[in-house]
Amino acid sequence: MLKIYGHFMSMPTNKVRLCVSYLGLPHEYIHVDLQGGEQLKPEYLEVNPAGRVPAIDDSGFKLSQSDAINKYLCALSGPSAFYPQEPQEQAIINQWADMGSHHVLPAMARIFFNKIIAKLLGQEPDEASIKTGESMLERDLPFIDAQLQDNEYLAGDKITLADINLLAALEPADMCGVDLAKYTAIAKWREGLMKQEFYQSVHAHFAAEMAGD
Ligand SMILES: N[C@@H](CCC(=O)N[C@@H](CS)C(=O)NCC(=O)O)C(=O)O
Repeated sequence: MLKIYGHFMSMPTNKVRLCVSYLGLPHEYIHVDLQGGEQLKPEYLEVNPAGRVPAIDDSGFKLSQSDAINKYLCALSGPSAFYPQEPQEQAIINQWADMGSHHVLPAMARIFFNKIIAKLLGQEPDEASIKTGESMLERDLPFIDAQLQDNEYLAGDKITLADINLLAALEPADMCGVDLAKYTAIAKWREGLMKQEFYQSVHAHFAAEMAGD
């Protein structure tokens, strides 16, 4: 059985959970207590020697890094419009997926860490880092919004892995007071995805996980 290790406050974990949910692959989700340092205990280092989430253990095959994991999950699931094998179609999806993973997620992570996580850890928020994160979003979101004005999804008219990456990267927006309403196409795209079963079924678990059940 495919095991997915993660934490509900981790955007890369959320990326993997949304992907596995969309693909409908049977799996077991295992919460790793990052605050308690479980990621650095020998049992977890067996799964991911880098001591981070997410990671997977697929009947002994161990893998970390959310983007590598998601591409593995797509390969397990088989070729589809979500992640096709045709080189140029796949390359365009990778391009937009990387935009989510390497630009939007790090920008949002600065804001999320300093506005939410720092308080939980009893640390002072770094206001300069928040501002940098906001500037990073202001640089890239208009460009992404323009793409979604012309296309239903990031890579065209079908949902792909690229949409999952951006959806996960934008997840903390409401909690962090990042107003996405001015990006009308992004807001509409996001609202549509958040209504879908694959998203709802991941989020159905969040309240219980946050309560530690
Ligand atoms: N590039 C990695 C990032 C993984 C990562 O930084 N995970 C964080 C949580 S979001 C973590 O496990 N932190 C625990 C630690 O550093 O001890 C990915 O996409 O999977």
